Amino acid sequence: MDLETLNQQIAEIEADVAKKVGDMQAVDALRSLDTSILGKKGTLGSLIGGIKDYPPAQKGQVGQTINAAKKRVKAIIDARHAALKQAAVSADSAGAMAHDPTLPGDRPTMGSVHPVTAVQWEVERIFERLGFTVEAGPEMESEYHNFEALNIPASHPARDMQDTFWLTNGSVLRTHTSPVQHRSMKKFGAPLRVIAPGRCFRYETIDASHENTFHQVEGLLIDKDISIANLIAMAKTLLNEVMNREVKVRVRPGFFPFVEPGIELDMNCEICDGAGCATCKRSGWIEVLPAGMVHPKVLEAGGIDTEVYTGFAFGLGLTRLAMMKYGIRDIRVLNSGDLRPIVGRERQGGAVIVSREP
Ligand code: FA5
Repeated sequence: MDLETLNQQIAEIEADVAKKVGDMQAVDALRSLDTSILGKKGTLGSLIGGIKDYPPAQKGQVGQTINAAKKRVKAIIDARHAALKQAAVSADSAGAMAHDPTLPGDRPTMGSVHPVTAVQWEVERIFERLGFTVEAGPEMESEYHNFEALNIPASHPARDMQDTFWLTNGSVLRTHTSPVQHRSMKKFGAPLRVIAPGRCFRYETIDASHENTFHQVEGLLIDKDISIANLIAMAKTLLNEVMNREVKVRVRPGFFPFVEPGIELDMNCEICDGAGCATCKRSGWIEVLPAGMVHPKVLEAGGIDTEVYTGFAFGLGLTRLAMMKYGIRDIRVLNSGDLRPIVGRERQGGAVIVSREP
């Protein structure tokens, strides 16, 4: 091709590029255009291969003409590329501005403490006011602390009262918080005022009011001239304060080898207000606070002088108390890890029944 035809062809290519580039909105399309014009096999790029066919005197000029054309086309494509990028940045910030920064933001979903923890803290505060200290004991407990130190020797039928998870190392998952009684007597001696909240484990059938993992709060008061009247008065104060009103209770005899005499203190079922429901097994009452005067054998095992001191102990069913306080009909929800937001609260009898998002 002579020089004139070459120049004409280059002019047509440049005009075509300028037109196509003006219409292009996407960076990807620009890249393909770049290849199809400037690449080795592209309309301009391939002209380089034709230089060899020109007479030696013209080769230099042909090469310069083609390279100059390539630079101009490259400049057109690059300019469009830069313009598209700038447009994208502007669109982004226009989008950000569509958000009115003066509007209040979205509220983050707040967590809250577990109902059992909330009641535990409340119980701790009440007892701290009464001069009690808060102790903890191990959840994996020795057979001695869980049973023997509490006057329940190996052959004692009372061992069957609490179905036990035995561990292969001979220890147990504590069936109650009562082992902390012995540990506290050994640690502090008498006089003594201590509570011990904690998790307990029982190998038992689960239903609306029985879990295999639940919480109790042990209470132990040892001093001179302590009587069962002190115990009942303190238990009533505790329940009234947690429930924020006068709670109906009943006291009946109870048997536990580590107390003598023993009592069962039940509270009115707040779910059905005493009418009878699945939670209270149609009885209208919930067992929450078994207790009694500490058995002399338990005091002796703890190194307490039984000539000088007497004491009372109780094992508050903390999980059940939390159910009564928050109107939770079924104990199983407490260990279910259900974090769905509460969407409604409704008062039924004395209880507040919560409903959750489906
Ligand atoms: C005891 O565990 C005794 N250690 C309590 C005690 C302490 C008596 C000191 C005297 C002196 P009991 O097995 O009844 O007793 O359990 C105490 C409370 O824990 C019950 O009233 C109940 O509220 C709660 N509880 C017992 N088993 C379960 C369970 N499976 N699920 C939920 N709560 C339970």
